[in-house]
Amino acid sequence: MGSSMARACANIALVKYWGKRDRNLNLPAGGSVSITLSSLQTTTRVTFDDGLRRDEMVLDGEPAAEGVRSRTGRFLDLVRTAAGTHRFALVESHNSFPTASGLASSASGFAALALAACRAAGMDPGWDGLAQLARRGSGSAPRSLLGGFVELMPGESPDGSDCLVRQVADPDYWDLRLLVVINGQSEKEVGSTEGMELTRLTSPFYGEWLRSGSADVDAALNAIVRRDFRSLGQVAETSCFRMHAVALSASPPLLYWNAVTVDAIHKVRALRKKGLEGYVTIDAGPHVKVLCRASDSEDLAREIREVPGVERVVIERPGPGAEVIE
Ligand code: 2P0
Repeated sequence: MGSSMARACANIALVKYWGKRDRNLNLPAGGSVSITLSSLQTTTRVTFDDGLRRDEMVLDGEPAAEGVRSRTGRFLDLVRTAAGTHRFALVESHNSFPTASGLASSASGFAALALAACRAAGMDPGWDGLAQLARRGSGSAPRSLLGGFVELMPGESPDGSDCLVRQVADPDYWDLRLLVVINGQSEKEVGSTEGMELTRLTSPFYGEWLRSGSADVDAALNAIVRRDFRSLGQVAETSCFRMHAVALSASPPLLYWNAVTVDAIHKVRALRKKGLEGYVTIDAGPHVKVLCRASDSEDLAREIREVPGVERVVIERPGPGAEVIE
């Protein structure tokens, strides 16, 4: 038993996951396709310690909120069961971006935590085993284990053993960029897990959302194989707007956007008409992400920074998979 530190980058889904087929095992109802980012990352150290009476967590230098600490503790229970230990752990985690604001902090967080905790407990479950574990923490976390372009396959088996991730293409395969348009650091009102369940239980369109998703996965994979930027951008926008449409059709409705989100969408569409080609995607928060070619990224970022309310635009490239750093 010891200590280990791991790092994982956030990922942004181009084809979205929104809905679970099994809540206890946290199995997604549909597939998703993502890009792992390069600099929005979580670094986490896990230290198992005989002297602790419960799991402790420090997030960005402060004691974590009780909800975050206990969610982390429940995740560590899975690791303890697999490793056959009862020791509690100190978890020290740092995000290079605002936590819980729709910037996929839970994905990089649980990918780094799964890797560091397994290593600290002396286990090596392999990448498939790590994906199974990371998913129990957060449905999008398995995607952050791998670099570049990644597919998460939902599988069909009730035990989730066929819910796996695979790398579609490595980070150097295609010179694309994702602009992350940050427009506020407030925490979202309804978390993804709760939002997905509300959507599943109350939206009359939930079945249609799931039915259309597998064609979007195929179209995105096809576009990546052909390096067809326009097709990938179009399917990413389709998937994003359908996800938000089904969320908005829940009762009560889930609206993750603010006014700046909408202004940024309009800006990207106007720029596209002028030949500066970007495509938006938005997660369970107000930030817009823009998929573009590397050659257009600086010009697009400069234009989008002019939208009132936009605080920062970070230019991200396809990044590496998770790794142990100590
Ligand atoms: C995605 N999101 O595919 C979608 C799009 C947000 C919007 O996966 O409930 O925090 O822990 O599995 O992983 C965010 O969901 O949710 C997410 P849980 P998670 O990226």
